[in-house]
Amino acid sequence: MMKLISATPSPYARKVRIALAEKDVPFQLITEVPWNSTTQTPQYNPLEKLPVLIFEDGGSVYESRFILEVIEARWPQPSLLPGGGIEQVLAARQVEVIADGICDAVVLLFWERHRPAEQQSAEWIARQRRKVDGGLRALAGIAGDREWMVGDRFGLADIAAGTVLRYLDVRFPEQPWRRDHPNLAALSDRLEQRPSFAATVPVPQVISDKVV
Ligand SMILES: N[C@@H](CCC(=O)N[C@@H](CS)C(=O)NCC(=O)O)C(=O)O
Repeated sequence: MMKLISATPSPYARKVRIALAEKDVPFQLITEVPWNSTTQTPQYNPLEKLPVLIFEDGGSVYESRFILEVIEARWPQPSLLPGGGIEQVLAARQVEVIADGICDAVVLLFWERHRPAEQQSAEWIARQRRKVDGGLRALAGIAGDREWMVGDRFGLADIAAGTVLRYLDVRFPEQPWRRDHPNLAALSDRLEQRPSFAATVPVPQVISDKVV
């Protein structure tokens, strides 16, 4: 059976888990801590990052955005791309770019805050926070008051936006995105009710024997 290397808080892995669930594709979930010495991730990805999707023939793909493209190509139904033509497809991909960028900034913030207080850079932290704030403003502008991020049905843009929003609650709970963007709060609440989201709620992990 196909396998997915995932981590419980990872918004990148959650995107893939949700896509596979929405398409009803069976897979075995392998939960790892990519920072622990026991991780198998580097055996499959030279960049040492999860998620990694491992096919039955042993081949594998990594980088969540690319994995989602592979999933869409292999299992086109139900489509996670909007039905309104190339403009909408590009709009959905733009949402994914913004959402991934917010996640990347949150990850950098998380690790910066793990450094001893005297080594932390206030400028670096401010820079990452600006990216998070700016990315959320961009997502809120795109979402407007519509039911779905792009087009008239659930899809890739909702997966990307929904996973980053819930990830903020885990890794950056003081970010007041719910207060600042009620439309995103409403979208997130709606999305989290879907079975694919409810089955993949992010939870923090204990990093036991960190290797950097
Ligand atoms: N751009 C990558 C980011 C993946 C990523 O950063 N994964 C984290 C876990 S949430 C990881 O494996 N980090 C280990 C590392 O950066 O060495 C993707 O979308 O797949």
